[in-house]
Amino acid sequence: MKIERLQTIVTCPGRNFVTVKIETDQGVYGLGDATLNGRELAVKSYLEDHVFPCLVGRDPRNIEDIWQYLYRGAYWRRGPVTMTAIAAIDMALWDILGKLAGMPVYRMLGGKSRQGLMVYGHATGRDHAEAVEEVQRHIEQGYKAIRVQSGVPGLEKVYGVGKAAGQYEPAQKGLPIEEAWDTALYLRHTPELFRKVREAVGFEPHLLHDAHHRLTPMEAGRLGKDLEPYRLFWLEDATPAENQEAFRLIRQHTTTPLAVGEVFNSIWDCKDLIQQQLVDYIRATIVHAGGITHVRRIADFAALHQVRTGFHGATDLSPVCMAAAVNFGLWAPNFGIQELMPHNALTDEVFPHSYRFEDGYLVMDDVPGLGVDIDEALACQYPYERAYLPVARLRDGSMWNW
Ligand code: CS2
Ligand code: MG
Repeated sequence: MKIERLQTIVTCPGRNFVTVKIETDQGVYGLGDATLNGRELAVKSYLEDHVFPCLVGRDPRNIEDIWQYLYRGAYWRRGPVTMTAIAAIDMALWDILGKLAGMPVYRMLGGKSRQGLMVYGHATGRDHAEAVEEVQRHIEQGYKAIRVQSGVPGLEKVYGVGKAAGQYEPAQKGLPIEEAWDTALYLRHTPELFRKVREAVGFEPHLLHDAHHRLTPMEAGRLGKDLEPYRLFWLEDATPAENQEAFRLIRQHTTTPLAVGEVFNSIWDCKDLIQQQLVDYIRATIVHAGGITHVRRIADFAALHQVRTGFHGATDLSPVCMAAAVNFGLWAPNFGIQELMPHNALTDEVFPHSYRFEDGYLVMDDVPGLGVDIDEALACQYPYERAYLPVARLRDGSMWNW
């Protein structure tokens, strides 16, 4: 069996997605998500100009060898563009293998460890009252776990809060929007947000919060301690994690569980965090961390150190990645939780898939491969539109972490 044709399909049904389609000489094809929010065309070029020519004629069933070839053969290893490109090829090859075997990918990995994946939704409010209402709306929809983000009095725009309740799409068309940030205001108001939420809904629902890289380690330690009475499921991206050692400082000051890793692209970004149990959940996701083949290594390493998975699942990860994540999460013995930011109806039409939300969980029917497809005729009606994630500056104008 040979790889006969490889292509990227770029579509923008409300936001940009890049998809890889690999076709074999026996008529079976596979799909992989290659979307890197705000840098989509870099991955498209990496694939088309540098990867695709090397893969034509290879046996698509040799997934590990192709992974090693693309990783070691690049010479310039790691990084979000490289590892997203490798991830897309890897997902598509697993999709092909499942179709050939007539099995869903989770069964190829080792079968079901659970019937469904507990997910967390996004409750966002421009103020605390709206955020509380959004939490209550998610509970009514059946969510068992809810991430809570709200506006901060005195700040015009902050990460995680859109122009109306519940809506939030970080990437905006045109050049990057600049947001002003003030840590002191955020630290003052965030514990109060969770006091109000717990007062309104009690301690049954799991509550999560994303600090989104904006704190120093000691500020994160302080926030984690201030949030302890509200028993968070996790505090995410408490501080930028290039310096994995920074998390030791946070750990020394709080028992609030920590999650990190949606911006990680290889095991080397999180080896120390996991080995020294400086975090509780690892968020490295299949589309940005080298695909199923590499994320399986991360998850297995994490399992040895009592760290669980908590994959990224924002709208800028396409239904192809989400389908791979559901297969992976059904298998992974140390699955923790899966983020679910539902895509819009048009995206779901472009990418028909077998996973679905049921009473707080993602479940899926047994479909060979990943259980997702792409309507190419529909996809090509929505051309790429350049869009960027915002940037943040402190009030004095210094660049900060968005
Ligand atoms: C966020 C994302 O989902 C999350 O936890 O961190 O909204 C993130 O900002 C975007 O995926 C970036 O593209
Ligand atoms: Mg996040």
